[in-house]
Amino acid sequence: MLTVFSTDHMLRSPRTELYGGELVRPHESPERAQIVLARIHAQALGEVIAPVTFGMGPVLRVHDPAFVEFLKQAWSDWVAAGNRGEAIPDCWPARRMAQHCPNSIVGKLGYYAMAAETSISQGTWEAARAAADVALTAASRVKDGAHTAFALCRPPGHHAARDLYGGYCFLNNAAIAAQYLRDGGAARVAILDVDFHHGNGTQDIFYDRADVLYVSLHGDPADAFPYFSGYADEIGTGAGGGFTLNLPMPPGTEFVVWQNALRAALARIADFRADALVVSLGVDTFVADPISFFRLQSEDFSTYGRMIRDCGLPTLFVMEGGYAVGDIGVNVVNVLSGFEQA
Ligand code: SP5
Ligand code: ZN
Repeated sequence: MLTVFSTDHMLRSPRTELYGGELVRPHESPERAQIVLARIHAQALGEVIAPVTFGMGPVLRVHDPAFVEFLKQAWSDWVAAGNRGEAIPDCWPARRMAQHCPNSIVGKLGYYAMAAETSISQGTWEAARAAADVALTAASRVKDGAHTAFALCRPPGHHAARDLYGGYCFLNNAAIAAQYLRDGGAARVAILDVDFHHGNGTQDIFYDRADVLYVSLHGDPADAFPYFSGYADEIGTGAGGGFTLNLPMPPGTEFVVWQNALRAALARIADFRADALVVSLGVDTFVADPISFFRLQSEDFSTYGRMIRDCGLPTLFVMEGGYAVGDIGVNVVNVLSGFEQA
């Protein structure tokens, strides 16, 4: 399997994550991508190439222009305002408040953030832009006839909505790739999100559309981040009614249960008759993940890679979460190898 990877991911290296009332070393770290890359080489998964630059055209098919401008400028505006730490919001447009974008950088952070754990730091924009190029380059191979490709994106993307960042995400790499495949001629694209967390951003971007199916397996938002998205009664709206499928599961969920949810997800995708499949591949479902509560073992990732392969669809894998860094390489490559094995 071809992998697309950019060393520019290392430009995303914040010092802080707001966690348990403290500023801790971020779970979403540069070593994550390096460990996955090392495992790809160790297992001889296939060629690794650098991305092509696509520019903002395909990004703006999915994201709001003012939001993109905000991401570009946020760090320099924050520093220019005299702040000494990393950029974190401290005030939000909550219920019954005005939904206006303020001039102040602190106000803008609250306006565009869906969570506060994600500090904006120097280089964040450059890394996010490179991650979108990684996803687009891998998508272009699938568009041109490759059966599969792996976008080793960092930072991840599935919590980023049209005009929201957070959950370690800035640009929605999987959504940008899915829209690119649509624009390249695929009439129907399915997104299967196997990250532990609900992909609120991806769901939101395609919520009113019947041409992109979003199916997610995740920790029940009653108990897990992002708390305010991913309930089973969220099924899409308007023309998109029935084209979102959420399969939340409780704390302690084991692979036997998760696998049945995956069977239901794959049945819905088959019924949709997709032309291409985008997999938001987070491996934070692993039993030892430090911020999640599912109980998958490393061999289970191989098993579900084979199950996804059995759909028979051209498939783009896009890296999302996974924070048990010692095991992230094995778990990711197990999915990809499981997909490739006959
Ligand atoms: C891409 C991705 O996986 N983003 C995840 C963002 C999660 N951010 C909030 C984490 C808060 C976790 N709190 C868990 C408490 C465990 N004791
Ligand atoms: Zn996650």
